[in-house]
Amino acid sequence: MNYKKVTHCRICKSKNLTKYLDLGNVPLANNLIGVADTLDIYPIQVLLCSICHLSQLSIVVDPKLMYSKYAYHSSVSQTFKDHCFKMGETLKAMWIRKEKFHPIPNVIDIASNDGCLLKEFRKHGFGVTGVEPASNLQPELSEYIPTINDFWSDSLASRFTVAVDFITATNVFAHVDDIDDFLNGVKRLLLPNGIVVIEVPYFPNLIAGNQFDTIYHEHLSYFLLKPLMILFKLHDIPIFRVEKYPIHGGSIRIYASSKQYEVENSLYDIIDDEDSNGFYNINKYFYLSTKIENSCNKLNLMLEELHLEGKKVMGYGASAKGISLLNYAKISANYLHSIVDETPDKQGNFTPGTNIPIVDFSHFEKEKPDFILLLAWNFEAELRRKTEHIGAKYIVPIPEVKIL
Ligand code: DWN
Repeated sequence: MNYKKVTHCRICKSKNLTKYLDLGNVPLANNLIGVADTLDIYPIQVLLCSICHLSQLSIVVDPKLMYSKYAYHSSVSQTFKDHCFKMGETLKAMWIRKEKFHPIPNVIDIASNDGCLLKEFRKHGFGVTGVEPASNLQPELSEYIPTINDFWSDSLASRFTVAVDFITATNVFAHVDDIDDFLNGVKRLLLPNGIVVIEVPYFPNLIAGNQFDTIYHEHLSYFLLKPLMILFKLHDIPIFRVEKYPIHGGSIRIYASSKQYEVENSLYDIIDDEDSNGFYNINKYFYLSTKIENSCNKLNLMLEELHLEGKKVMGYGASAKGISLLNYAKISANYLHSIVDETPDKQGNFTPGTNIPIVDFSHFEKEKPDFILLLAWNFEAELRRKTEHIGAKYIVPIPEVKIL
């Protein structure tokens, strides 16, 4: 078996887990396929811990299956690169105000992907090291970033010889099963005043924005601030600052350190908001199932109508969330001609479960679609800017399918 069942909460270890969502069995979103490949499917069910309120998937698929080779390259999005550049600026300013242990600030980026964040940080004068398990994601030699090809763990951390000012982890913490081991490694390697900076999609944004397509096997945890506060306190690296960012549909960036910096009041305001909006109560979640079913039906129906009218619809962005959405909404290759994605590693493959070809950008010009379905709706502005000249109408599937 390539997965294990979750028997207790990843944070507080309680066995009091209640299932509130079942999206059926789907393939792994980033494991793209060739025409003749067969593929495995795995359940997607979400559980709520009644003690610390962490929402989590009911299974953990073997990470080696998902991340030893990884189709997703973060550098394809200019929006994300700009976000990383600004993050580097913020951390550099924090470093300037801190006691210095090294002549320049140094950072380890966990799950550094193709070096996207570290390339931006280097522009601000950081000494950089990446840790990335996917062997196909080594940054190009021309932009060399020292990168260790491995999963982050406490045992890996023990092999480093120099402690660091910052450890960054953007869009990876929700993917990790053993978050205790992860944080033990972080704590081991931070300087006494070092700061770990973690960005995760913020669960209230998922709920408010009906972003159910971001629920898939890679995302094991769906974070509210309160369970994160509990976890980091347990590890004695309390969170002292939280910031909200619009990236990837709405994320929070948390700052934590063993130095016990003063905890900012805004954290308590966010927790009050979570509480008053009912996020610590299972009743908040039971309606999701029907809402998701309605959204999927609407999308399916709209694409069926366009198909019957003889319209050509192409997708833009073979994102993991897009591939999940196509599976949840059972969109067949009849309805979607192909999906353009500018990631070379994705082109020439097919979407798992729905068998839609993934092609390069020139296909927009060749095929002249009537409609473009924005499967990476989180980058709507960027995708529209690049395709305005095609003259197609846009379909945005999330939060509710609409034509622009
Ligand atoms: O947490 C995760 C997030 C952050 O990234 C992962 N589990 C996997 C991945 O999720 P995703 O694939 O849903 O992420 P994106 O960034 O929404 O994917 C966008 C896709 O669209 C990529 O395949 C790149 C492509 N793209 C493109 O071809 N041209 C994107 C942009 C902005 C473009 O201009």
